[in-house]
Order: sequence, then C-alpha cells, then structure tokens
Amino acid sequence: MSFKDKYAYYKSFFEDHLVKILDCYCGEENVLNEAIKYSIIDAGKRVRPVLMYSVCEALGGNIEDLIEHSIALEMIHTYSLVHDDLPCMDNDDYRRGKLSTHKKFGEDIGVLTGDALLNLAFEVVLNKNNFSTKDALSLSLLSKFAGSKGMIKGQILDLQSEKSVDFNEKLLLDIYHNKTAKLITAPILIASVCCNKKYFNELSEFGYNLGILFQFIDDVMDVESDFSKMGKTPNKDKEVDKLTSIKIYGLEETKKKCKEYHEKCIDILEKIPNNEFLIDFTYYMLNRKS
Ligand code: GRG
Repeated sequence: MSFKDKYAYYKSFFEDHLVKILDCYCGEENVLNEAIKYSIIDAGKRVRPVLMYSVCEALGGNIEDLIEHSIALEMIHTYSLVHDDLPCMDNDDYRRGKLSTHKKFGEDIGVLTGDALLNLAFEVVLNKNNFSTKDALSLSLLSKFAGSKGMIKGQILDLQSEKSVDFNEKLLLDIYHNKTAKLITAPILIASVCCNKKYFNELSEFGYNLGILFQFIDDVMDVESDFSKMGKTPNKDKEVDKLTSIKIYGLEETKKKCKEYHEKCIDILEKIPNNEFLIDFTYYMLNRKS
C-alpha cells in the first residue's frame, strides 16, 4: 500500500471509531455535546493517531488495542487547541478552517468544551474492555506529557516569552519540547507500551526530534503559508512577538535546521524494524503545508 493510502486508512479507522465513541458518550442533545462534536469531528490531520497506529504496527502490535488511547490523545490535543484559541491565550478566531469553538459557541462554552474533552479522554480509556496494567501505564504517560510538567508547562513558558527581551535557543527548545514534542512523543510511546515497551528509548528520542521538526515547520508556515492551507490566521507569531525558531535563527536557517532534525529522525528510525511508513511520515512532516 502507498504511504498516502496507508495514511488514509489509519485516518478513516480513527474517524469511524471516534464517531462511535462520541455517539456513546455525547449522544444527548445539548450545547456542550454540540460544541465537543464541532471541535473534534472531521477536524485536523490526525497526525498523533496515525503515529500511534503506525508505530504499533511496526512493532508487531494490533491497532484495535489502541482505539481508546488514540481517541483520548486526540481529545487532549483538541482541548489544547480549543483553549489555546481563547482570548486569554492566543486569541484566534479560526481553527481547522472554521470559526474557533469559543467564536462559534461563546467563551464560556469554549472553556467548558476543553474541560469536558480533557475529562472524556480519561473516561474513555478507563472504560476500555479488559483494562490492563499496560493501559494504566499509557494513561500515566499521557497525563504526565500533557500536564504541568509537559504541554501545560510549555504553554506557560510560551506565554511568558511573548515580547520578552530575555530569550535564547535553550529557552526556545525547552518551550517546544514541552508544548509540542511531548504530545507528539506520547502516541509513539503509548504504541511502544502496547508492544511491551519495545524500542522505548529509541522511540522517545525519535519523538523529541520529530516534535521539534513539527513545530519549526509550523513556524515556517506561519510566515510563508496562508489561511486556505493552514485553516488559521497566518503571521500571528510576529504580531505578538512570540519566541519562535524564526526569531532565533531567521527563516532560511530554520529551514536548514528542519532538514537536520529530519536527518536525526531518519538515523533513529534506521534502528526500528518495519520503518518504511515512519520514514515516509517523517518526510511528509518536513514538507507539510498545513
Ligand atoms: C490548559 C488553559 C489551558 C490551555 C492549554 C497547552 C495549550 C493550551 C495549548 C498548546 C497548543 C499548541 C498551540 C500547541 C502547539 C503544537 C501545534 C502546532 C499544534 C497543532 O497541531 P496539528 O497541526 O493540528 O496537528 P491539527 O488541526 O492538524 O490537529
């Protein structure tokens, strides 16, 4: 199967199960369930679920075992975007090509939609059939990577860095490691846990490098891309004087760094079996336009 077809297969596997799970947990008609579905259904590239499934299959595991984990992860990712768009954070009117959740439903519902998605993530995995110690370990990993020593820490550092004159490369990488790379690494490591922690250390290093690459490309897109491709407002970073790779290295040097991180990812992947899809995926990350 080609990379494109395999990606589409993983994505539709995810979308089908997401809809079933939302029917089960958010079937009642009310504004909160409407906002949850608006925020998460048919939205985004599903990079994290695709990573989780492809690492699992590379290690010889079964993606059926990861349905709830992939949905939980995407729920946490979506909550972070819904909250990130709020006026008190990045203040964005558009996300994933449409009005951001608080613009569509109001700020109060925006906050509560994010809160609800965060809680639902854990509920869905805890209710999994034959919940095992592996599932508990994966949930512990997810909460650590998304929480106050992970994504939220990154968001705080990111907010504090706006307009600050006290910045350097080390701070940039600390922000990107926490804000972005941890939620890219989590699905990779959850797949490894599902497969008896095979290649855990190598995959952890792969996740870090892929996460930094992912965020640097996001910075390049903020400068070079447009609304129709990104689905959100371009040129936001400069407007609020955010600490980005462009601010530290400039545009051309950031693009060079992207190639270096890409090479580091490929070097690590050479140690992993059945790595063809993951190699293509990393190339897609380097060249993505949305
Ligand atoms: C807890 C109040 C509160 C807020 C949390 C942590 C946080 C807010 C936000 C971080 C979200 C953020 C902007 C992360 C950067 C990573 C990034 C570029 C995300 C976009 O991911 P994609 O491109 O999005 O995978 P799609 O839409 O394709 O899923």
